[in-house]
Amino acid sequence: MAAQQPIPVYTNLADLYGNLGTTLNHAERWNHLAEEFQKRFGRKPAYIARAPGRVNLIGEHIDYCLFGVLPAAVERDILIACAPRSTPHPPSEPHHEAGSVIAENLQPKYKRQIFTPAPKRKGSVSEDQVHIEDWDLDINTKELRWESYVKAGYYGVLNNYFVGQGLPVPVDILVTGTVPAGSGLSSSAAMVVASTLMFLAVNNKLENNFKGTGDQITKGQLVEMAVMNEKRVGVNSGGMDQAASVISVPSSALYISFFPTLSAVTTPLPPGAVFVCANSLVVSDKAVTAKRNYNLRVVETLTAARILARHLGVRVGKDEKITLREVVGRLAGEVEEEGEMSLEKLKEALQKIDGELAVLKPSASDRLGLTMEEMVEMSGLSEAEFNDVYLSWVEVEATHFNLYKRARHVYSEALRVLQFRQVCLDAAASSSSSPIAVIEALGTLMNESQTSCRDLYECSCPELNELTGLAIKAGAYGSRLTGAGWGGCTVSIVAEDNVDAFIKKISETYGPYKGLQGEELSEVIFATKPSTGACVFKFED
Ligand code: NG1
Repeated sequence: MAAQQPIPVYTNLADLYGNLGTTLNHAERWNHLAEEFQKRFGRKPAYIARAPGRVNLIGEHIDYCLFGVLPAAVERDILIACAPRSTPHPPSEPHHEAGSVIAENLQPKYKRQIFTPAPKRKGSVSEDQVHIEDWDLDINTKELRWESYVKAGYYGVLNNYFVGQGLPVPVDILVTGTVPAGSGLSSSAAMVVASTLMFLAVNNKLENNFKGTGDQITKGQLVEMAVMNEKRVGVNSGGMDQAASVISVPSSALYISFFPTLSAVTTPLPPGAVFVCANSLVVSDKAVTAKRNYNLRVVETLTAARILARHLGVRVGKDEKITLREVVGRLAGEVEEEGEMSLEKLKEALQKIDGELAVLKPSASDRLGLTMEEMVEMSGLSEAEFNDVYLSWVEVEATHFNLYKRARHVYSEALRVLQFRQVCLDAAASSSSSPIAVIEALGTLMNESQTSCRDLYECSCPELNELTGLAIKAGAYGSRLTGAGWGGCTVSIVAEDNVDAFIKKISETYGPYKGLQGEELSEVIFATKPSTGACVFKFED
């Protein structure tokens, strides 16, 4: 199983990229990073950690409801070069303290940062004093700061490997990245995964002793750590991006399911289909808008799940945050200990549940949604219990809650993911299926997904609506927003022989692209090739 594999460590770029043509394209960037590191810090890097961004082909906003999704890693990635800094004894300056970090970024707008983790139980931090319970890194969640994602990755490493034993080394790091920030291609997860990997590698923790078990950390464990790490930045994300960034393999999409545990299997993509990403150039700052957008949706779907469970007579504990996935599972008699029910059974359950969702509608049809009071009452909990379970851990800002629309999106989108995957598997198994019919079928599902994101989940925006519309006019078979939405990128399915003409048409018709050419244009609209997952490059002495 892909999630059980160890993290690959390479000493040769050709092994990483698989063939020389691709290696040459990337080698320049890697060499430049290593040389720049040497210039700035006076020595060679010891490691470079790499984590790719991802494009989600279908399955939006359903990972935190524990439904399966279908992303693929893209070639664009984050690279972090690092080397331990030797500590004078006793440490004479703050940046020589245990675990202190000097972080630089090749992008000049991201300024040099110096930070040192503080043990929560203050006191002496010497190696033989093993009373450190927990570490603090003081992440600022109120504003977007590049180093927050570096700190987030560091958190998991400190709190899993340095509790009560040993001290992290001081380290210099240099970051570079080609995943555009706030574009829905998951630059944040790529940063957090690369940072987690880098701190593991530089502290010699990659190959041994995950959580004191003595075992080497697996890809699945790295995903879990990166998901927890990313929550430190203030977004209650599902696990899709981190899993795609860590586990992806070239040329396939990844069907990632989260229930009852994380699992990932590859899904072949049909030949002749190309996925083109186009950036709307509306920056979606997920962390800063979380209380009105992302985190609000998390709370809406969780509350919808409880109300639905209650209505359907599905068992749910008082303090439990049951998800929409668990509601259908329990309704269909799924036994968690036996693993996930068959996808056929899940499809049937999803088709059936649609008829039950009316219970989530507000009583007057002209109303925007449920008020907080109505929602609390329908949940069957007291106000204090409701606050404790659903609001004590997250900040949300809304006067009305659209549980009906959110649940309809989630269940229909979960079904579309299974249908999309089935079309891909059937096409791979049959030599007679017409390539265009396959692309059309996938495109239709992508279009339905966009309509649902726009009208039911309300996570699109005018520019994304315009761009998906232009994509269809330019010959795409399907087009949808990808990632959290409210800005960021679209993904369109285009026949291979039409890609260049498609990109040209979009560049002429989407207003914000007018006048862009060459590299500037390929920064904002580009065909993606499913790429390989995160890894570490080790420099040999
Ligand atoms: P983006 O905004 O593309 O990184 C976010 C979440 C995903 C998923 C999608 C919506 C993070 C790190 N990622 O993706 O888990 O919920 O939105 O499908 O928050």
